[in-house]
Amino acid sequence: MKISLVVSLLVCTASHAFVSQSPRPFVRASSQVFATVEAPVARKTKAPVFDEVCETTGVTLSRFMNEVAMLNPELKELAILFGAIDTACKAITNLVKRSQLPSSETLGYQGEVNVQGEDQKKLDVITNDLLKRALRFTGRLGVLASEEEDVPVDLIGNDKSDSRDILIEEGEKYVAVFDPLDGSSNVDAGIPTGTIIGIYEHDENCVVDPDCIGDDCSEQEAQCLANTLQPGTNLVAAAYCLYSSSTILALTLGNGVYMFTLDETIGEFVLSKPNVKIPDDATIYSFNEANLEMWDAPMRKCVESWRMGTGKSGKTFSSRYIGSMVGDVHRTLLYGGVFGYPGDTKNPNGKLRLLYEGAPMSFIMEQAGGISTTGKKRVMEITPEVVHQRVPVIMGSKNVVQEVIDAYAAE
Ligand code: FDP
Repeated sequence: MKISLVVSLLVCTASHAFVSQSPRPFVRASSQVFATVEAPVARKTKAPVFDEVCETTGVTLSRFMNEVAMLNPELKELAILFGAIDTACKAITNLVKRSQLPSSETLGYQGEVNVQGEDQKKLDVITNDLLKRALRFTGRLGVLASEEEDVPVDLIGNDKSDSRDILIEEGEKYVAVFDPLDGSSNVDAGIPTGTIIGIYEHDENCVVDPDCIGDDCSEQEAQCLANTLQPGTNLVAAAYCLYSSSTILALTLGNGVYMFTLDETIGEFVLSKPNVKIPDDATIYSFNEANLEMWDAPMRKCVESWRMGTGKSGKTFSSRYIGSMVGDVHRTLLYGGVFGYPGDTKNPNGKLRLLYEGAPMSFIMEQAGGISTTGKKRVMEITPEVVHQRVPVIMGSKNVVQEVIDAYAAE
């Protein structure tokens, strides 16, 4: 039984199902302007072309990353980080799925309030720890910042007690920023949630003393921890995992967007949507419309015109809002339309966090051919001043989001 399974996993057939439509190099997100949202054109490295697909397994995430690393040896270390993300997303899938069982120890609140004044759920804390450990034990991480950590955490200098467990320390280091369980206020109602991750390059010369906390840090140490405060244009990779009827892992390495679906029968993420492109036009808007009266005039005007069918397309829009960013953005990527959380009179910068929500999701959106703006500025170009900084976000189909940019420009 075991032997035949192994054999069938090895039998692959030729197929063009996953041939990447327009292979492009994996490069950093450039500082593009709104008019040109296409991926950067410099061809330094190669994208894998899957002309052979294993019938039993399809193209797994690990095979995808192995091929990326073979074609682009400089991305080898990044592939190792994605191995950890793969494992963490599978583990979080199980936690989310089991969290509503009466016997579950992950049910309910932790009894703590995070630095942003939000009640932390037990799941927020557990998933944060899980992701942190998974990434850390790759030995490829220098600093991380998370929604659930008050300040950036240095992983090379700190946690010395555990350093014996880090097997590989040499090689390139990265900075990871993440929201381990976005939309967690929905989890008790069985509504989709997600993990959002952004990866930046790390300054190799950064070493932070384990005792460095706040004012005890030297200027140089503080600067190393501030390595997390980079604009989205510096991202080398971004990903989200959507925990819903299926678990979907979507990623970009600066060369288009690839979506993988978790096949639970084999426990692997399998490439299900290569080179995802968001439709340029669509008639869905996704906002918390209860805040409409508090938005500024251009935003209000756009949503009202879509509702009335008096926008540029002349079509009447439908509304879809889950209230869980990963779910709303995922649907927007596939069906088109616009998702947003604008600023309002109560919260001028809206609700979403720039570093681990706005920037990574904008990178993915732009790599799928969409646009992401505050209304006045490209989200990817904003450098965070503090870790938990908020940012207004309006992202989605090119022609729809352009209406918002035009409305602000006409102000
Ligand atoms: P949550 O508070 O449940 O974590 O940024 C957090 C977020 O969810 C987003 O996922 C979601 O898009 C937004 O808040 C929903 O906010 P509203 O409840 O104000 O609509």
